[in-house]
Amino acid sequence: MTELTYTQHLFAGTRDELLAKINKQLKPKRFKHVQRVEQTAIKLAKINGVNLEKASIAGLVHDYAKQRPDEDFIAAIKQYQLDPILLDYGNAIWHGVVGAELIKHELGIYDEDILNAVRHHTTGAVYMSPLEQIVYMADYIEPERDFPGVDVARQLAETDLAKSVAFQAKHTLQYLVDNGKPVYPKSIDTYNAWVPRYPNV
Ligand code: DGI
Ligand code: FE
Ligand code: FE
Repeated sequence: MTELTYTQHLFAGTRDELLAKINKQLKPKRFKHVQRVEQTAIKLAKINGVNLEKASIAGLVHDYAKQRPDEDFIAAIKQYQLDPILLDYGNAIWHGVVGAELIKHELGIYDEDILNAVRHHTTGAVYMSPLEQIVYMADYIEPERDFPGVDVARQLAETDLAKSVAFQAKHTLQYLVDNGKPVYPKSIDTYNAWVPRYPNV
């Protein structure tokens, strides 16, 4: 377990102070999940030469808004003039895309790489920085995740990060289609940008 000392002024406080703010927003199960995602993100950041403090903060805050009421997201979509198509979706999409705005304004985290990692952690994106790819994958493979294929995803994430992104993009779209769920257009864009590069993931 890595407990980083924050020195880069990405958040105006210590890691413990950030944890306390997140703890107030989340039920215990979700609070434990974000700490596992943080640790997994740090591990992937070490492998890929990515800033560990950004991996820690992005991992901890990625689901900051997951348990907010719908009204908060609808108000934020209007207040921050986000794409109105968002109103056709729900918490699954909002907690990342809209959650990033709440994190910026409520936690004072302005680093766009961290904010983009939150924005894109559920759907992925056509362009994802190494940090974004790491948070997208850490959320998918954290130690308590258990679904058919999770071990393949873990192995891939530690050996070929971009290929593991393709794996998740393909399997998530497959899951959405198989279950008749609405697909956010950016999830399809993610599929098209990543999966054909690795046709046999
Ligand atoms: O917040 P977590 O549960 O930790 O994980 P997450 O933010 O990756 O959310 C995963 C869920 O989001 C999973 O059930 C699939 C769903 N999801 C991903 N892309 C889309 C989506 N749901 C819809 N409706 N549309 C999407 O494009
Ligand atoms: Fe999430
Ligand atoms: Fe998560």
